[in-house]
Amino acid sequence: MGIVSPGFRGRPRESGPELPPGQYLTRDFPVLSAGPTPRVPLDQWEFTITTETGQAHRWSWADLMALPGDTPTVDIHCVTKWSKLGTNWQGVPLDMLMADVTTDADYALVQSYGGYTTNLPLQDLRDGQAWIAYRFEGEDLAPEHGGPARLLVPHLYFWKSAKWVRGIQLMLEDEPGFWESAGYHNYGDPWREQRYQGD
Ligand SMILES: Nc1nc2c(c(=O)[nH]1)N[C@H]1C(S)=C(S)[C@@H](COP(=O)(O)O)O[C@H]1N2
Ligand SMILES: [Mo]
Repeated sequence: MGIVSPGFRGRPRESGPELPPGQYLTRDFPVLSAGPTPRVPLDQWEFTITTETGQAHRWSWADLMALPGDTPTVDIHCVTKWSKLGTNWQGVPLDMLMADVTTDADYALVQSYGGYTTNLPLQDLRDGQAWIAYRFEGEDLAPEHGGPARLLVPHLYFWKSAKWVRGIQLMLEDEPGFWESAGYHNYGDPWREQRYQGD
């Protein structure tokens, strides 16, 4: 027999049109955290969007749960080169949380319990591109993966998907977050392989 394409044996795809350049597929779900896992009791949990004028919009855990959740199926791409395709989440679209927020801001700094931050254009949180996610593959989001809730913004490298999310500061001027200050790309589009500053 001649050459058999890997796909014919039903093996996991190792590269293909679904994978951004330089990425490989993984079936596990690696944990990547820059520090210890913060534990926030649900009755103390809060999520706050603060505008450039200082106006704060707050949601308790009960408020978040009362909103209709979406169930996006998305591919995720870590800058350390692993990707997972077709992951299933449940979360509230940022569009819903932004609906009553009046702002002229073009930038967002996402803030986590524990101190992690990451920045992105506000536009990238809109139009069905981002969620506050609290379930993964039918289970409550595990603490090590960002539970009770994390940002999910899968069209950018996964470091932008802040775990243990606590708020978003809207800003007129861009401000680099944790990895962005440490030499990672300011925007982080996996399809343009924007891993580091200058890519
Ligand atoms: N708060 C917080 N969020 C974070 C991180 C972190 O260290 N702290 N790491 C980021 C990075 S680099 C990646 S790849 C993903 C990893 O998510 P996972 O641990 O669920 O795989 O979370 C991102 N969000
Ligand atoms: Mo990462």
